[in-house]
Amino acid sequence: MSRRVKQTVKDIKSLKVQGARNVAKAGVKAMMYAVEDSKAKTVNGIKADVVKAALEISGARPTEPMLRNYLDETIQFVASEIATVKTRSVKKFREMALKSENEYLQRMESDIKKLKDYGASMLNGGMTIVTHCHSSTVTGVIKEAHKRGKDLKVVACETRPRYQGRITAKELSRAGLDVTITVDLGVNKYLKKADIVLVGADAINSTGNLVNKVGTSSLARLAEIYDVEFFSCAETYKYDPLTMFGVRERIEEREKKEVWQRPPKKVEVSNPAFDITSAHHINGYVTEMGILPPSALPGIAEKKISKKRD
Ligand code: RUB
Repeated sequence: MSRRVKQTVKDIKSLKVQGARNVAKAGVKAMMYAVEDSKAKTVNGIKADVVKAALEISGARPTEPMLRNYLDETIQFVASEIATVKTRSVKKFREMALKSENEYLQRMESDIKKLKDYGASMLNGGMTIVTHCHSSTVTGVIKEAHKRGKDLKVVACETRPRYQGRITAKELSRAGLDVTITVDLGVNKYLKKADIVLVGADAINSTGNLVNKVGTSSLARLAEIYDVEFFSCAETYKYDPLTMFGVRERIEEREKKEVWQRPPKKVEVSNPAFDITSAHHINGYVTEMGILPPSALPGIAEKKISKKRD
């Protein structure tokens, strides 16, 4: 495997690249590296290198359907090339493969632009927003609303054990927003006065349930107690089509030492990266196709993803 592909896998595993969108984007770029760096002398040889790299990358973090959906499209592209043998020229194949990966990146950009527009429109000046972890989609929505002159306050949970809440706090305060960071359960105090909770999404399953950073489900339950609306900002590509066939989204269990370097021998350490928030606690998903109720998202996403696969 090429050095650049190996580096991408390493960066995704270590969280140097974090958040579902950034991971998916890095995955698509790594597909370009696989095409460019392949030493194969035949088209089939390059295709084999691309598929191998796609499998390696999709295994880097198991709870990332957006990444898998884009890698699946790459594999479909390669497979259709194998079936139809559209070209035997290595140079031509490289051009075609890079063009299709570029189109995925462009699609991601146009989807996020639409999503930010829907998200920013639903926020009003004077609102206090609570968020958790670091979601580039959520920070994108908030910054877009801020750019439109809306005066917003943000409360970010620090997000143990890797403190991604600090990335959120840094990014938003640099953009000129009023930001408070709190230890995760300290958010209770702020939720009472908050107007809305916005979180990201790693995966959405066939019943509209949300898989996101561990702690999200407690936040959703608290929001319900205080009657605060709870939305997830997520492109429809976060939907996992396999869940329609009864496959359960796998929750990544990360290394124990992230929680405690040297725990006492008899203490069991648990470090799930994500948890599941029931659709019942979610007012809606802010997507590139508008603001969708959890019950509508799976059908709409399924259609979009399967159309691209054909
Ligand atoms: C990040 C996380 C984010 C989602 C959405 O977890 O849970 O809320 O990935 O992010 P981790 P985005 O830090 O473990 O990757 O909106 O950027 O796709």
